Amino acid sequence: MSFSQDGPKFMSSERLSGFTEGEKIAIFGACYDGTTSFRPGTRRGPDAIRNASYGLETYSPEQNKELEVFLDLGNLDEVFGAPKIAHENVYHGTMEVIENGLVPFMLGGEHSLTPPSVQAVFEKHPTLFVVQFDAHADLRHEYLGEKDSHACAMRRVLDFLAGEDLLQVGIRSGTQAEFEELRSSKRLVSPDAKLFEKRLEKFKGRPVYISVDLDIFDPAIFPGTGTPEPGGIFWKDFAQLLACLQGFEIVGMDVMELSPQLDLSGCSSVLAAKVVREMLILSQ
Ligand SMILES: [Mn+2]
Repeated sequence: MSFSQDGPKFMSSERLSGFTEGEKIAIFGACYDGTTSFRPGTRRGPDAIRNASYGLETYSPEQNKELEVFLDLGNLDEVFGAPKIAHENVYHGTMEVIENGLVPFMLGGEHSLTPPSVQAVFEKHPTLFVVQFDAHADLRHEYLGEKDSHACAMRRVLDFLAGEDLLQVGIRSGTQAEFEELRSSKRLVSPDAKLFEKRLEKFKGRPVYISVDLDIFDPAIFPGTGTPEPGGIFWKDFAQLLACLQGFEIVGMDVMELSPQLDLSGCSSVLAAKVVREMLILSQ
């Protein structure tokens, strides 16, 4: 496993050759989509986000803050086929970032890469709680014979994280069994800022990992993803939900499932880049 230094870098981040002093957050890309069941292509997500970031300002009107300097490590080595090696790379890459005193911020790639990233962060921060923004429950025990499928992402997180330490926001697709579990476990949160803020009260003072599956957005504004699901949120909803996490110590993040070639307008990549910018500013 190694980070490549080639290719475009996110926004105003300097082209840096490795870990340096002064930054708090380190971005890295994870270009893997090997378990994608419907429409592949998220392996091209990280660089599409970086390219789209050049069209964005570094100032967020919503947060009234300017983007500060951060590190962009490039992408993890690209692997193909079974997920085992890709997941190991993500785990070790995340751990390397943490051990250098930085907050890991992964750009996907498919959502199956989230569990190894969360696991590395959890080992460092055992009082961690996780917020998943997603259209899908991702609670299958296995999918098409693969327990590390992107349809099982949150099930794999629950292999090590206690159920009450996960909030699943915006879920609108899953099996009946998944929804029965979501409802009875009280992990399901409507994508409504007031409700979300209330649910966050009991987590005050604890470190958080934020995982964004971009298919939480409505396909009307975000068609560039493998499993689009009608009935999603819009930009303002997301900005308001994100604002609820102000004041929390953010110790890990990811933005997953952009599949740029499925959106000929390129606007999905722009939305993804804006999500990344807002999360960077929130956590800096
Ligand atoms: Mn999803």
